[in-house]
Amino acid sequence: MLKNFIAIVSSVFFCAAAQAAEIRALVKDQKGKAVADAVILVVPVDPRNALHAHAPAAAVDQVDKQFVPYVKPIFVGSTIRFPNSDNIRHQVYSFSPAKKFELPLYSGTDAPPVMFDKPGVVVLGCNIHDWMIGYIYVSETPFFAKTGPLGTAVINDLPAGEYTVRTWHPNMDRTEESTIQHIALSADTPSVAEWQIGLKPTIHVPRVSGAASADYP
Ligand SMILES: [Cu+2]
Repeated sequence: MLKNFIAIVSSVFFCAAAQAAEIRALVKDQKGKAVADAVILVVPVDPRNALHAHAPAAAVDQVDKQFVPYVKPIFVGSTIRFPNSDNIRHQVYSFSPAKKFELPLYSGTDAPPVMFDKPGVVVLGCNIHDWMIGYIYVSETPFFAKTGPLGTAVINDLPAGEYTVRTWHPNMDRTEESTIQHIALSADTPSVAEWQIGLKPTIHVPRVSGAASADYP
């Protein structure tokens, strides 16, 4: 009996260990500098490897008249809340084909959550503060991550198998499709995916607070 139990436990452990694989991603710009806020998408060639995925709720805040986070990747079907942590009102909208919506002018946590049911990039704006811009990347795959300040991201708990991986950044100077790489993922060795992408220059609008907000109470 005990022997059976041990056999079952060890086989469960073995399966779990055999399943867990990971991809370590690194994104740099044309000068070799780390690129933060790049979304990494990992798409299993065998769609069965994406079963059991669920679409969790998430939030995009508004702080100091900026969307926080600036880039938010989510799994298609996820719901996002848009709390407003500023003491002024915002009016969040998107005209993007992947999701057109407009929240009424609101403060606090009054805005109803929004469901994102179509993959693609959703550009967020605010009708009151023209410079406010943010991005929701609605991913068709449940396996994704976003690079941090070091340009790195880890996607783990992946079933071993074949994948295509790609990256997206709001200022990328090329198409997302052109970044596609193929990876055969084994359980034993983490795979590494690296990109060097050019970033288009952007006009950086500094965070404003205090007096600047007086025009739009
Ligand atoms: Cu606003």
